[in-house]
Formats: sequence, C-alpha cells, structure tokens
Amino acid sequence: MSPYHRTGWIGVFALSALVACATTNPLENDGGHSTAPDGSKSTVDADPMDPDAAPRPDASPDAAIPHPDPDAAVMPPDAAVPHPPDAAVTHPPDAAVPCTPTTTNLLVNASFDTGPGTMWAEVGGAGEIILAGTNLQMHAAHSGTFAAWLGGYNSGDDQLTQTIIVPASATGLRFKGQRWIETLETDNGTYDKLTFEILGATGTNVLESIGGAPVFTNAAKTTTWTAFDFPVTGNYAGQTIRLRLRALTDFINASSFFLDTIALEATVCQ
Ligand SMILES: [Ca+2]
Ligand SMILES: [Ca+2]
Repeated sequence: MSPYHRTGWIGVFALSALVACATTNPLENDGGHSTAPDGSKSTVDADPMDPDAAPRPDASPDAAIPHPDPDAAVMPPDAAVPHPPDAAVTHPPDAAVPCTPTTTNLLVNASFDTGPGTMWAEVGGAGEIILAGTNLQMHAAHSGTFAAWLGGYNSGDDQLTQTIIVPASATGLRFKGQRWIETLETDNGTYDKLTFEILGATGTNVLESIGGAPVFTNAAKTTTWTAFDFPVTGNYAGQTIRLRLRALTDFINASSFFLDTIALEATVCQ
C-alpha cells in the first residue's frame, strides 16, 4: 500500500470518528448539563463549585466576627485593672499596722506651774504673762499655782509660743485646756480676740488657727474656769511646729483671757 492510500484511509477513519462523536453527544447532555471543551461539566446548579460563588459562604463568618463585640471584651479588663490594685494597696497596710493608740501631751510646762521662762517664749506689752497668786488678779490657778493671763489692757498683743516636734507616728492632734474670760465690754460685739495658732518651724507663717480665728472673743466671757477642746485639722506628723496663744485687744474696754492646764494632745501608735 502506498503512503497515499494509507493517508487516505486514515483521513476517512478520522472523519467517521468525528461524525460518530457528534451523534453521541446528545446522549450525555441531560438535565441542562453541558460538556465543556476540556471534558469537564459546567452547570447552572453547580454554584458551590463555581469559583465566583465561593466567596458567599465565606461572607457569613466574616460578618460574624465583628459582632461578638471585641470592644465590649476589651473594656471590662480596662475597668477591672485600676480598681482592685488601688483598693488592695491602700487598705491592707493601714489595717495591718499593729497599733495601740495612746495619747500624749506634746507641751512642756503645759500647766505653767514650772513658772515663766520654761519652754514658753513670751511677747507682751504688760510684763509677765505666766503669773501666780495675787498677780493673777485674784483668780486661783486651775492647776498648781501658775496660770497664763493674756490681755487685760487696751491695744494689747500678748503671745505665748512653744516649739513642738510632732511624732512621726502621730495620727491626730487636739488642743484642749481651761479658759476664764472676763471683759469690760458691754455688748456682744467682738472687739478683743484670742487665737490658738499652729505656726511653721520658723514661726513666721500661720498654718492653722485651731478652733477658728479667733477661737474666743470678749463675747465668750465666763464666770469660772471652763473647758475647751478642739481638733487640729492639719497633719503635722514628723514636723517641727510652734503653738502660739495670742490675745489682741482693741483700744477700749479691756478683756482678760486666762488659760491653764492646757494640752496639745497627740494620738500616736505604739
Ligand atoms: Ca497651772
Ligand atoms: Ca476691748
């Protein structure tokens, strides 16, 4: 057989195969399916397999992620962090310190009975302030023999000052004692004044006026020794301070402020 004839037979066979293939395709084309040129099937129903349709299932998880409130999950830790440490740090040490509160008088010669010149610095325009006996204008001292007499004359400025070291363990201070106030004023106006002052260590600045400024005036006159007791509001633990007792009188109708048995009482832990 010549090459020509062989080629001619092959061509006829190939043509027949194409015809046969064309006649068998309708048998495979059921239910709307079609055969792709590469032999794979592509259908309208095959969306899950369609790369274009694939993102849709993924859209649901993506939409679910932001809604569980990542913001809400972040805030509770923020709120929880600052408070427990603060409460834990501050309170337990206070409660844990073993302490038996006791009170002690920080003043020396607090009843003036050691006499003038002991611990008290005196400034006044009418002589001695710490007095005894008949020099107290016939007032018996509240304790011992000596008491302090501030004022008693017009346009006066009498001062008794003592320097005090407040213990570092002091948790509170009170100023208490006995007063006896007499006056020649005839009404309840406030003309002559008494102050109890806390000064700084240098004695030049007033840190606090105990019980108010003034604490007593001619309007608070008494007929005998009368107790007073005031809290000191500042915290002076560990500091050097000065306590100043001061009477200021105006130009007429003198007032006298007698003081005795006083105490700058500190509460301390022991
Ligand atoms: Ca006394
Ligand atoms: Ca007066």
